[in-house]
Amino acid sequence: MQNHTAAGSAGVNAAVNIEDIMQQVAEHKGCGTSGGSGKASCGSGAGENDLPPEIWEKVKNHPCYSEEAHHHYARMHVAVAPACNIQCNYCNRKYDCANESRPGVVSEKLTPEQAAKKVLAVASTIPQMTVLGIAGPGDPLANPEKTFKTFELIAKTAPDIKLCVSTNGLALPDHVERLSQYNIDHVTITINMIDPEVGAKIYPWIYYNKKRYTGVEAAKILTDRQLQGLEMLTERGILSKINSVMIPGINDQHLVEVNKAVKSRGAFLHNIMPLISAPEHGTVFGLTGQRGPTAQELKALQDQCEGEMNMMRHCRQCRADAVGLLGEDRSAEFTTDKIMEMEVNYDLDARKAYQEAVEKERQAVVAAKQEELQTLAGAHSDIKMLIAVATKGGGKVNEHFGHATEFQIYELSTSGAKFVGHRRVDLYCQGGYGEEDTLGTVIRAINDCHAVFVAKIGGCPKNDLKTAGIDPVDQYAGQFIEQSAIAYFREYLEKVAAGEIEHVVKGDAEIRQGALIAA
Ligand code: CLF
Ligand code: SF4
Repeated sequence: MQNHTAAGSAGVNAAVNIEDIMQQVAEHKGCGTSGGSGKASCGSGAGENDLPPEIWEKVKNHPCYSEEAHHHYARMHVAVAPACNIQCNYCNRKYDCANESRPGVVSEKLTPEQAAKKVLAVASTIPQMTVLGIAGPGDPLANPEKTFKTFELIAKTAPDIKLCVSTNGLALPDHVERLSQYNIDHVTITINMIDPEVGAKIYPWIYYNKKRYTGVEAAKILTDRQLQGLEMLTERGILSKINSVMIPGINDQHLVEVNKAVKSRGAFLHNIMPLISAPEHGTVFGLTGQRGPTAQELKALQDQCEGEMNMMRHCRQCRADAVGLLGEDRSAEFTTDKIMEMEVNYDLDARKAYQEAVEKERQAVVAAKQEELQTLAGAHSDIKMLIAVATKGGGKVNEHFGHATEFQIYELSTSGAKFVGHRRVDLYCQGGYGEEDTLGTVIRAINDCHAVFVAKIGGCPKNDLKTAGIDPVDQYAGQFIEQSAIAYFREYLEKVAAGEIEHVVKGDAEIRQGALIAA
């Protein structure tokens, strides 16, 4: 019963030589559209021309493995895995796994059968939902029977959905074979250290082979198992993504070593995420006042590692029961009560047709960007700047300033517009009126940006943004983000060259911990 064929992944696990694939990836240097040359510009922003066809096939509609895809395709998680086999100092067990989900909301735990029903209900309602991930609320591989039973049910009933799993890696070597048999193409391992001395500051204990280990001994076992698991995945041609939580003063600079270690073992993508830490979470780090990184600190580390391998910058640290596009949360529409009453109409052809339309739109986004990029050809300037964009998805500037709960951040340079992150914010518009206190927090969250692109904005926030040195731009309402951003940047350079404006370097910004909890 284990020879399932999930469409899009059928057969791809067989006899893949990862060294060949890595070599092919390294030889692809066609990432000129997203800035600079060669590998450093690829990242999860790599497009169809940047990757070998078999890799592109695996990542093209996975919203986490492809930055481009995340504007168009959705994922969902089912919370079938409550137990965990380690303790992280950034986790409080009553919350979802902080490796793959933000703390603060307790999930409804599901049985595999309930999970399968939920997947069908979501797939029928959201045709662009292409990936099912199991990411907690504990560790999926510490709950192997529930995890694999769920995968088995989904592979049978919804064969076009990609299966994805996220783990702390302790139990991974015991399950790689089974993951391979189930055609699971995407595995995330959270690796925060390769030095057990560092690990002892992050993990107070692990539970392994029916025994509890603590301190450096525990961290040594964990790192050995994580790296062994990664090598085993690579040998089988399963794409692996490494999530690392950046903890200033504990593992921040050490993550450069982690990056090299995972790259040399064949990891496809590295996702360095900021620590989410506040006293109200009740975590060890929250209670000891361990801070998370600032926006500039996070970006600097991601930039430093990007020269080495593909970096993911669009992770939303989502919940273990998240549903929808990354950055939106539709889980409340699919509670157990609601899905049990829903009439499920899983129509594979309708899903295919919808996704073909999405692909056309996506190609239009890429073509528009390429065309606009031509206008920067030959431009020479060292100026780099960030802009914030209010978007509901589809790669367009299509959200009102007051309705945005996050802004996407793009870095503009003569190489083009490159997605470099996102910032969660509290909602400014509170049912018809703007909240002044909130505006201050929004400005602090995008304070490193020169401009904010919106579909619409009121006079009051406009003035406050201008005072803060952030240009409110609504002239690109409804248009493609990257095309608009490149056009804006070209005009900006022209104004600087004409002496109409002076380019100033902006300051740092806050990563909004409160917004992550409240949203
Ligand atoms: Fe889920 Fe993770 Fe699969 Fe994505 S999430 S199991 S790889 S389908 Fe994605 Fe969410 Fe970030 Fe995870 S945005 S927390 S990286
Ligand atoms: Fe919490 Fe996840 Fe760490 Fe387990 S692996 S302790 S669930 S953050």
